[in-house]
Amino acid sequence: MLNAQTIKEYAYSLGFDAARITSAAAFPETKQIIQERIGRGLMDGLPWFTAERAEISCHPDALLPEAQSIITLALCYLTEQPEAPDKREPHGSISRYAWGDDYHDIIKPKLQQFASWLKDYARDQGGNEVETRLFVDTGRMVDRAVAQRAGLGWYGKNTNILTKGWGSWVFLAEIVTNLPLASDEPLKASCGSCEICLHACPTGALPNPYELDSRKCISFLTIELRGSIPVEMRPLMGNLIFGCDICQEVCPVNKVAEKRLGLRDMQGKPIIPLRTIQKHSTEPAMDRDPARKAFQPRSEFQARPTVGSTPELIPLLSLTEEEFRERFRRSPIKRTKRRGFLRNVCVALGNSKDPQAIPALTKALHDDEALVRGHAAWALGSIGGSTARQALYDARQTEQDPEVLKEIRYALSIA
Ligand code: B12
Ligand code: SF4
Ligand code: SF4
Repeated sequence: MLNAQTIKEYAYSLGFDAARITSAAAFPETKQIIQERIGRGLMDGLPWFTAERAEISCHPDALLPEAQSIITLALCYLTEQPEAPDKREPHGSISRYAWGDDYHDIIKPKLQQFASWLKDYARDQGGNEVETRLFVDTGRMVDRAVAQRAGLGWYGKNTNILTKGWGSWVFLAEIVTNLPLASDEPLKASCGSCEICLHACPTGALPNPYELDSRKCISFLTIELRGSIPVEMRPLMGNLIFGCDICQEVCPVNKVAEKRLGLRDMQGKPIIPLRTIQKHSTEPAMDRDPARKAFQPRSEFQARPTVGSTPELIPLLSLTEEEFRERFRRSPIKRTKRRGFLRNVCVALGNSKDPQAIPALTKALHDDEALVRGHAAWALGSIGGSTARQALYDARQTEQDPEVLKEIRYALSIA
């Protein structure tokens, strides 16, 4: 059997922050939970997330027939918060994972390099031909269930995997292989009696511990949802325009990780863990992985000047298709396309109630995309006042799209 420690050390040398190994045995409980959640509609809106997909993703041998082991990897994406935005202008908020480059593009080449090293290493040790399948997020693999079984981290009640040392601020990835490798044990850590995240979620998307209702999750509404955002959800979304970190930001385990790494908040002050952590049963010890003596925030995940973490909202409304593509090239934000992103910006502007946004929203009422026009109408209705109402009356005269007309009528009823 190949030396598992040598394999983990290679993972650290590639820049992964934690590496663990589990067998490629099936995940029957995970499959049951996923199928039950699909049945209850909790995964609605993700049409690709089917019972058939769960069947495959919970059986590693369906992905690699000779599968014996899974190497599970975590890469921390914590970086410094950029400066606080100018409070006089309405600004949005982008979730941390999207401040910098797209993590899929960063992690995939590392996995490919890892697989090729693994083949060489096994050959040098006189082993058989090595087969691998590589996964990061988009593949048919249950990233979090693998990480939990391998002891990379434990399930938080917000459903994210919490790691020792980096909290849940990690991306997960896996290498499934036909190599027999020594497995690690699951961790004994748990959230204990803490339920802070469940109460912090603004939309009630965490109805029970370890259970997420995707339909209510702002991450789903701002990134995955292609169409109109349900009207009742919009006021709950605040200024979040891409993803949501609220249930992670409030997590005491994450606060400890941020403090340990010496990160500062938007006011430039060191991050202090919540008082509750003092008596919290699961305060994590530092990860003992030998190769990571000091954490260096990765420049790839640092907020870019062109994207930032809290961009001013009004200028975003005038982005053309080409400018959108240019600005968000290599960023996760390109996933929403311009129309989805501007839809989110309209909702955030509506929630800002700031009359400064009225001229830009009035212009957006005539955008080429019906989705943007409809949400601009809602935002104007939400800000209210005579100028906003007049813009809505004018648009009602010329608008042809029945969905947008419905939005305008609704906006006039609340303006
Ligand atoms: C679909 C998806 C989403 C969807 C739906 C999420 C959902 N309902 O699971 C949406 C778009 C909403 C989403 C949002 C986010 N996502 Co996402 N997403 C995924 C994806 C592709 C599949 C997740 C999945 O299988 N869900 C099915 C559900 C049933 O699985 P589960 O939540 O893990 O359920 C387990 C627990 O409930 C547990 N459980 C159940 N009962 C009990 C009881 C006890 C006592 C215990 C201990 C456990 C337990 O067992 C279940 C099965 O294993 C994965 C990548 C992948 N290929 O796995 C990324 C992934 C989960 N996402 C990720 C991230 C970063 C996010 C966001 C933080 C992004 C953001 N900032 O906006 C948010 C977080 C929202 C949240 N609170 O979880 C990371 C999570 C990293 C981590 N540290 O855990 C992943 C792993 C991507 C990656 N490779 O890094 N995501
Ligand atoms: S990501 Fe936001 S909306 Fe989704 S569960 Fe967490 S706090 Fe709630
Ligand atoms: S906030 Fe509390 S309950 Fe939620 S994931 Fe963190 S430790 Fe667990």
